[in-house]
Amino acid sequence: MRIAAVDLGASSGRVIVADVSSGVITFSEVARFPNEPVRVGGTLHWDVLALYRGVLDGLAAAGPVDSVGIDSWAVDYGLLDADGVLLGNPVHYRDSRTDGVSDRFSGHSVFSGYSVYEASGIALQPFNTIFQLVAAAGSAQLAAARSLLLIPDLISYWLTGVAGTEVTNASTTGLLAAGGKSWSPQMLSLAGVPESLFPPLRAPGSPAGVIAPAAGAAAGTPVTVVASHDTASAVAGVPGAGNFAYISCGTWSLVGVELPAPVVSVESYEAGFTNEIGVDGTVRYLRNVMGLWLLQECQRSWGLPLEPLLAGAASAPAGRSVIDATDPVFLAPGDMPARIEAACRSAGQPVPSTPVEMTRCILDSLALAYRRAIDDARRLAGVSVDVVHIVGGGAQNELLCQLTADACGLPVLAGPVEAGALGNILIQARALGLVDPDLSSMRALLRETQRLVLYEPRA
Ligand code: LFR
Repeated sequence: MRIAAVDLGASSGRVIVADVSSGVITFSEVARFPNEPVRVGGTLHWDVLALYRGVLDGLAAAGPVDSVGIDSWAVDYGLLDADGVLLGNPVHYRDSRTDGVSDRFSGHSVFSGYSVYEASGIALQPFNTIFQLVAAAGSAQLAAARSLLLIPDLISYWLTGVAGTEVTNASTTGLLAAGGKSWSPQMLSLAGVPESLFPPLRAPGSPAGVIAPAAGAAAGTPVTVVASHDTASAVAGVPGAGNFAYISCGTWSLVGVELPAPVVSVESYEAGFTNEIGVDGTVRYLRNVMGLWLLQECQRSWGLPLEPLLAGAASAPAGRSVIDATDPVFLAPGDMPARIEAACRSAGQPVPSTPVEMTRCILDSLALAYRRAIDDARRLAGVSVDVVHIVGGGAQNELLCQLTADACGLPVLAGPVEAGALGNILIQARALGLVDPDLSSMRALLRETQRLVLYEPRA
């Protein structure tokens, strides 16, 4: 059967078509379209209609398929009025409107930072939907809103006319009770929104409606709810077994372990670990590390391609300067080289003086941040880790994979690069009855069918 995965990323969207039958998965990208944020009146927005057009064109290019599933980055949303019409373009999670909002809760009389964490299980990151809603409080748009749809749910609603709230992505709002079974009344009251703003929760694998005639060529195709948070799909697509940690490495690096239940201890709160919901009720216990965004933003400033930078960095001196790759100072778009220089300077470290040196500094810093996150995850969750899986675009970065193995003192298995799309596809394949339904069998299928590269730690 033919399955289409729509995967919307921070810089581009793609439509991937897969054939899944008797233990074989073949797939290819049939469409890719840019995702270019637009600043309007000082606020950074997603151009969500351009994305929707890309999805429609991509589905037309895909030809007839048996099911479509949609995933994207988390936390961002569109607000709809009483007629179901979008009220303005969604705001980008890297916009500055949430600056300082989450800090207000550290000294809050009712909602301390820890009480927010304990209720939701979600680390207090500035861009969480809950803080975006606090930042939007009092706006005419929020007052007029009758429903809130996260980005993949919005695209799905436009395609099918059916509104729902997919649970893995809903967990990133910070508005679900820890464990992800229901909305948290306290967190909704903190955000100042009623539960009725959210269409019914739905789980990966359930039907999401049928594409309407207005959507053109793809009309009549069933849409299946997938793990619509891209990281949830990517972690479902980790070919792991036994005691493994994962790094979902793209614009962000999401580093952690999979658990059966959330960990909401004070230590875990202080260490910045989040408990996002994964497929089949699993918990993605992880820390957000800035990821390849650091390098992508530098490249945007320099106007330089990746390959020569990586080739140079491989022979540059190791560990000369390292920055904290989890520091929110690197979150916003803008002059990244200047921010990295400032971080090195204030830590009393040598300031990288060439793009190659800065590339090395970024990769060393990421590897160190991965090691810290994995060590903290083991300690805080009381689990062992024998192997680290790197999935996503970063799995292609040989230097980063080797530095990670070295820093962690553990073998790294890199791949698949397309773990997110594969996770999306496998959830649909399962709903269609094409694969063995348990998560470990789906992962075994990936181990058998996908190319993985082993990096052993060097002394
Ligand atoms: C990765 C990701 C992360 C989330 C960040 C913001 O694409 O979805 O998991 O923390 O983007 O949505």
